[in-house]
Amino acid sequence: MSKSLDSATAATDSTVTETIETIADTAPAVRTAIATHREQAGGVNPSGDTQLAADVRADELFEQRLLGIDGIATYASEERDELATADGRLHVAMDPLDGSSNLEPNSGMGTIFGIYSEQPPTHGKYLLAAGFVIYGPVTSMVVARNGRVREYIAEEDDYRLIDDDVTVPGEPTVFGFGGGVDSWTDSFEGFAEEIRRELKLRYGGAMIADINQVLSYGGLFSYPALQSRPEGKLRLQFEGQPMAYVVETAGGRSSNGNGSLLETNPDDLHERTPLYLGNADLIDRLEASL
Ligand code: AHM
Ligand code: MG
Repeated sequence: MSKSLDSATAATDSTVTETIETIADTAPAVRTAIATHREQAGGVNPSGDTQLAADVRADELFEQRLLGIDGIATYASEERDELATADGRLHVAMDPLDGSSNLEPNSGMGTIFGIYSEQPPTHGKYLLAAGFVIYGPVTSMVVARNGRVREYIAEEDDYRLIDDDVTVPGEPTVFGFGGGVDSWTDSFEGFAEEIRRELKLRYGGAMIADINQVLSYGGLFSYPALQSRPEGKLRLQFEGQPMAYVVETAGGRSSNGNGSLLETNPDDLHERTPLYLGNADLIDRLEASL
């Protein structure tokens, strides 16, 4: 490798590292915002979801801190129409507070991030790293990078590595499917009926926690295409591609019903997608039954 290519790679690597560390360092402030910003914000996000003050606060915190990193060029999020820009070469796309409808019942919520080498909306092949934070009984962080998935938990002052090589367990145990049964397509309902007899239902209303169950126990998570909404609910750039990157790096598969979520090219920053993630053989079966 030439010297200039070498130093460009080193600069990219160090920006990715700094971005992941900044997200980890911002997580305690987001966790606090979940307690202090419980009211509605009075607006809707670009997907039409009612925003809570905590959604807006989490978005502000990440924007401020991530755009402060030298190598970051844009910050995109589910909570804002347009990209926020700075000087730099890499791009971050986030769902700052995933599962915020769980705020009222005090159930799991999280943060999803993808670090891209091309400006969103963009193809999944431009992901350099992705991961998520869970604000659960403890704060944990899962990071996929350089072909490996690692899991950390937050302690008083720092994060501790608890799994150096997260892989989807071979024997699946759990499933969670979003949307009401009446809103599913007939083909998905038929598949769900089979799965219901094989696996145990675990659905918590926050994909970060539900997908972490798949990483822990094996299985399948889906927010499928609905009869009234064939495009599904979840957003490709902020939720679909980053979570697909984690699950695929951990040895599982992702799909939009026709193939990997990492093989699709969004036209719109806030584009939605049907989403299916989990053990590879279950995703194969799902695609065959749709
Ligand atoms: P959000 O980003 O506005 O919180 O929406 C995404 C969440 C996912 O985490 C979760 O899987 C899904 O929406 C739950 O939707 P539902 O309430 O329809 O079950
Ligand atoms: Mg979300």
